[in-house]
Amino acid sequence: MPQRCDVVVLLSGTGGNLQAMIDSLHERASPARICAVISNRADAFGLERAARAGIATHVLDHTAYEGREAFDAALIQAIDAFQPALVVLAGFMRILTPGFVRHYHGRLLNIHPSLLPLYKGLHTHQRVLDAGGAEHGCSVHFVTEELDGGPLVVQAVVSVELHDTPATLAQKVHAREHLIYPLAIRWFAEGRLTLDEHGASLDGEPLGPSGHLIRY
Ligand code: NHR
Ligand code: GAR
Repeated sequence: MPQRCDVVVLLSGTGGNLQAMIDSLHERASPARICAVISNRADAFGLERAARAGIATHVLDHTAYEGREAFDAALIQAIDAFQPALVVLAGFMRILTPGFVRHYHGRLLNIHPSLLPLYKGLHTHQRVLDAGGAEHGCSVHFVTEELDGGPLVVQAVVSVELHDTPATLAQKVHAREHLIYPLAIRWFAEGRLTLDEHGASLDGEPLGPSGHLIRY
């Protein structure tokens, strides 16, 4: 087994993705281990999930800082205290400064609820329905300075049905998120997923513009 890969998870809310990581990665065979969960909101349910699993938690309230630079500097300090090999955003709702993103270049992942590059930003399920899109999904990508624009690692596609609402779409997309995020983290922890100037690669092969595509 490769060397252990310590992971810090950043979140702001429910932590469904965190739970999927705990369930999928915290077994003896996995090289990835979540060493800490950091939230910008003290009331995030994800903190409770972490505590239940015996994972260290930390709250950094962004409203207590004067501006994004100061918050991100404190966030870097809190994260680096755990010396993680990988940092993952799991429903983390604060835009990160270029300095933060550069500090974790090549070891910072996000999951976004759309088939990027479609529907960057917020309220993606509503926007797909408004546009009459036939397909929707989620994407894991390396985080760069370009919001929701970093190199893609893996995407899962779901079809949009006539009766779908933002809530039913969210439910379908979440179920896929809980499969592809642990998968991507496992690839990284095994040393198979890398980022270089040409983009993301898996086992040394470029993943291409849409990453690894999965249709469930
Ligand atoms: N930071 C950078 N530099 N690059 C990315 O790709 C990032 C990022 C920070 C977060 C997650 C992202 C998503 O998957 C993410 C990707 C929050 C906002 C946002 O507008 C946008 C995108 C994402 C996360 N946040 C508001 C802000 O002012 C606050 C919204 C709120 O608190 O509800 O930071 O969608
Ligand atoms: C997920 O759908 C994730 O893709 C999305 O928030 C949800 C978090 O759910 N992320 C963003 O929208 C980032 N802006 P969770 O807390 O249950 O993992």
